[in-house]
Amino acid sequence: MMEIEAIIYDLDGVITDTAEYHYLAWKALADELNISFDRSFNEQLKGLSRVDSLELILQQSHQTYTAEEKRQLAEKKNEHYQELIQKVSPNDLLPGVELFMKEVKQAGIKTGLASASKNAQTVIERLQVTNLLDTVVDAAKVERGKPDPEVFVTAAKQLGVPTAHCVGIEDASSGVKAIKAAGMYAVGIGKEKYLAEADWVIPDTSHLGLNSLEMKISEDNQA
Ligand code: B16
Ligand code: MG
Repeated sequence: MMEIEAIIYDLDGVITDTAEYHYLAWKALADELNISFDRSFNEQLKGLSRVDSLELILQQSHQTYTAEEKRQLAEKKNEHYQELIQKVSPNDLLPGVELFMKEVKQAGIKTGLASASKNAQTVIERLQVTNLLDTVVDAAKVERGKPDPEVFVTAAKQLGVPTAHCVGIEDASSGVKAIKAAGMYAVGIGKEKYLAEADWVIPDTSHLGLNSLEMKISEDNQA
């Protein structure tokens, strides 16, 4: 039976819905460039780094962009995104998440943040959950983005916990892949069709609970 020693959270789409702000900022940029972009396309971008997201969007265009133009476009999206996240407050915590994070802390389980976002520190400060996280991986120091496991493996290392004793929580398909590649137990939040590789899929964060998680893990063990 796997004993949970650490829980490692993704940020966007798990702790808060900045995914919506990323969507709005990319949508504005795509509109400006006359590139079609909708919420379904945006699903693929969740969890991907800023440059990887931009590359996917620009692939939809017939035009070619120089490296300098791409840098400027990524910067423009980020400036818009940073404006949007000024509004983030503890009211933006997703349902049940703070309660779950507190439950986990009280159980003596270590916690970490494995976000691909270079704005993660700002967001968790605005949400006032910094004290519920024992470690935060600096996305700027991670070389390979999700689906590579690097960001989750780094968080586990920083916590001093073997990855086999970690649970990762993600809303994105690329993130679930990263958790599985790290050798962790994966909880997926969202639609089964995007998150089929997760060990446990729940429709939204209000379903998070330490007891249900432990029960699911023990069920999986018996299966
Ligand atoms: P930034 P996560 C990811 O955060 C987002 O899901 C993804 O949409 C975004 O492109 C990426 O962060 C980079 O964010 O532009 O702020 O560096 O889900 O890994 O917490
Ligand atoms: Mg996410």
